[in-house]
Amino acid sequence: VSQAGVEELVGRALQRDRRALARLLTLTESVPESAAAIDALMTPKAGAARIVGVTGAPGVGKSTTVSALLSALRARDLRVAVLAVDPSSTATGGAVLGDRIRMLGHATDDGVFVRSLAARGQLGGLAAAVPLATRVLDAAGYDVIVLETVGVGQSEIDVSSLVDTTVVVLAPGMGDAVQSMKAGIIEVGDVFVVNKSDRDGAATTRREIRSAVRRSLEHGQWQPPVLLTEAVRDVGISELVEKLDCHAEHLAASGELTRRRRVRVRREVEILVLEGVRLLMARNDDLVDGVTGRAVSRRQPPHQAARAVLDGLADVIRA
Ligand SMILES: Nc1nc2c(ncn2[C@@H]2O[C@H](COP(=O)(O)OP(=O)(O)O)[C@@H](O)[C@H]2O)c(=O)[nH]1
Ligand SMILES: [Mg+2]
Repeated sequence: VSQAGVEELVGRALQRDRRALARLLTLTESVPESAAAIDALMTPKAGAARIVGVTGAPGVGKSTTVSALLSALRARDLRVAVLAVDPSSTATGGAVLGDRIRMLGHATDDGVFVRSLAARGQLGGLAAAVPLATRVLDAAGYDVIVLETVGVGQSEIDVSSLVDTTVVVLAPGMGDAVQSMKAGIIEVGDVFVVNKSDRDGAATTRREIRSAVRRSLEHGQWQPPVLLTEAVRDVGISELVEKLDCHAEHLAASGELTRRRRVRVRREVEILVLEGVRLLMARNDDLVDGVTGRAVSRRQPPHQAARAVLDGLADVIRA
């Protein structure tokens, strides 16, 4: 796609054309040059959206919770975009969420945008794809961006490093709760949701999570709440929205929002730099091959060879 083509798509996406927006996201995932052009045009218009991550083990009810949340936010006239990431079963996870959204009648609502992100085959992987996708959605006028991913520890990306607020969803059952604590989920959660509160053991799980949260001292002034929900019937969802508001206020007032965003951008830049080096090496195979040859014949130790490759690539960049 030409620069003019990208500009035209950006113009349409800014006019709330969801097809153009979908096309832009596809380009950011698949064409590095387009990703840079889109970033340049969209990022100056981003910065207003709240980014909320929803994570937890498969089957706990993340997608159900997200669609209930979506309805609640739409009722407040907020525009909502959902990015669903499921490295284990992207197609299924996305489809389930997509079905729910259609069921709820959001498919024709231009204040709602839902997208599945494939886990593989992208420049810098998901850790690079997600930040740009959220900026594009932010610039396109979505007020809240929800990122649904499978649980910390199993996922190749740590959702908490990509969002402002992390919601951890659990379901009743001792094994589940203990499992989550092991996976380090307690440390990253800003809000905990024990979903399926219609099932036995919800109160017990809530107590366990509460005491685990109290034991973890990382949280400073923010005490992560532990809520009970039954997402299939919208029970507890208004409390969830309320807690998300409280956390947004806390982030802004404490300076934590700025800190989190700085860490996030730094990480993204690092990933892009490393990806850039990888690309340069692939495009300058002769250089890499020549240096490697000298290392193989022991005329140059590998550490020195690596340095020589970096010097050579620096010359290529400057040229
Ligand atoms: N009993 C009960 N089932 C639920 C509740 N929320 C979700 N489910 C069901 O749990 C299953 C998994 O839900 P889903 O949202 O796809 O989970 P995800 O894998 O975490 O996204 C589905 O069959 C849901 O209908 C709930 O509050 N109570
Ligand atoms: Mg799901």
